[in-house]
Amino acid sequence: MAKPTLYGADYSVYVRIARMVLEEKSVGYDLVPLDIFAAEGIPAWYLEHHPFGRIPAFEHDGFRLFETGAIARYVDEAFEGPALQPADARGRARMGQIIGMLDAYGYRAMVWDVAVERLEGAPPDEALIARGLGQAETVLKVLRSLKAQGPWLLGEQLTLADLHAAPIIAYFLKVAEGRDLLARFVEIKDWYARIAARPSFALTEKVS
Ligand SMILES: N[C@@H](CCC(=O)N[C@@H](CS)C(=O)NCC(=O)O)C(=O)O
Repeated sequence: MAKPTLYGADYSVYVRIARMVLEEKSVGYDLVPLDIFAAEGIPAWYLEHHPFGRIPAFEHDGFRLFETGAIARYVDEAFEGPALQPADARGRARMGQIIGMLDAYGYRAMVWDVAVERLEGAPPDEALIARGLGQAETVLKVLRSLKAQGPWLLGEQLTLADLHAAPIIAYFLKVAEGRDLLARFVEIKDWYARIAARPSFALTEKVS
């Protein structure tokens, strides 16, 4: 099987999601560095891979994809290794719901409005951070209510939902407000400690 290529940067939450999936499947891949925030802008050739100029983009044997959810499902289905999606309709639906919620309501609030704003805002916009924390709290409440019994979000099986959530929450925990909020959600805090102990998490940590 040809080795896939992932385009992106190690600081990116979404690139990390795709990389964690590749690691969990033990799929070797080439990471082509692509800094979307580079002063010189996004190279024109990259827009052929991702017309919206986001990362990651993915290529396998001439097959190109963007959108992390699609990349993750393709990697799970096209390669050998442990299945990362439930076999039953309800489990798959729940997984899709969690991933969709994180994309629609979690990522911007937790990563940009709280963590990036607190770390890089000059000065930080406190109203934006407060709104982001409010939304983050709702995301964590929903995650707690949807989490099945067992070590992972869907129960006994590690799935794409865990691998989607971990990098977003990891970024949120860079700031004290994120850590304080997570501490109020014991089941999700325990789940996070479990996913953060996976080799796929350490292997995809940004090297600074
Ligand atoms: N819907 C996209 C989101 C990807 C995304 O937003 N990536 C961020 C990096 S974590 C990015 O490229 N941001 C650049 C920008 O917002 O201009 C996916 O699922 O892959």
